[in-house]
Amino acid sequence: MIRQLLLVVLAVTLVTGRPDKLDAELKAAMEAKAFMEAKAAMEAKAAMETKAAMEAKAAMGKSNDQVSGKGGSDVNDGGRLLSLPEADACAQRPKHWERNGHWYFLSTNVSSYADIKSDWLDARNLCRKHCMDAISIETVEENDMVLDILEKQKLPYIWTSGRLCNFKGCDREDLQPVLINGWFWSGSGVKLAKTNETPAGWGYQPWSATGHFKRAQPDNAEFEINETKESCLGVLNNVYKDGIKWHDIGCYHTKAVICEDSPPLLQYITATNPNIKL
Ligand SMILES: [Ca+2]
Repeated sequence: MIRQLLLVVLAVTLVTGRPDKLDAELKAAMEAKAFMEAKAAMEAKAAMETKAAMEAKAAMGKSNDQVSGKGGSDVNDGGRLLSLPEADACAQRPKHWERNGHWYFLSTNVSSYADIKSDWLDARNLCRKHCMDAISIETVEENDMVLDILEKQKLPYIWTSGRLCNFKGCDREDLQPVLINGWFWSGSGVKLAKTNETPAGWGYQPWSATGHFKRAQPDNAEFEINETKESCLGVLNNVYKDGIKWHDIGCYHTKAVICEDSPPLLQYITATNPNIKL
């Protein structure tokens, strides 16, 4: 149990250790959230391995209550948690594209995932199993790569790791209004540029100028229809006759995902499996 707790602490440190990218307060909020998720996942995994199925099920329920009782987000509806990586799946992760020593894959081009569309959290977990995460698009070059993939593969849409900061710890003044200043890449922990301006150095606005209500994105449109928040960022391929553009979308919608290497998760598996080749 002590070893498991140490692993959790290591995982949380690795997953969230980007002090250069986030200011301390937001980082603390994200750490608390990641810690809750990682701890609950570890507890659930330990329970699954050591107890009978009924006991494990009860433990899962208890862990889930702990998460949802501490400001768990709308993404975690259903009691699901952020997964930890698996060593074998990391060593054998699909490698479709490489940029600067960093690998990517498209879920629908992997035979075992070809027919799978996932909601946002499951999409991240599909990637995380392989020491990757849903793609974080921090640069215009990376976005151009995504546009190229969607166009050439004729994909209607994909999930990214983009997430609206609308959970506990996000009610800070500098993140308001949240639709403009409250977006971040959950895979890398990097904050997005203001959503109502072309990001510095990009030369074009990646967010769509239109959507369901013909408003510029992000617009949280679905909330006005059925009170579901559009808390997750997907790239849509001309769904609104708008080209290949970013949209805020309800996290329950199911899509393929582009995964990219997660250095913290790769470091975590390397640290816990000394002889592994990743
Ligand atoms: Ca929208």
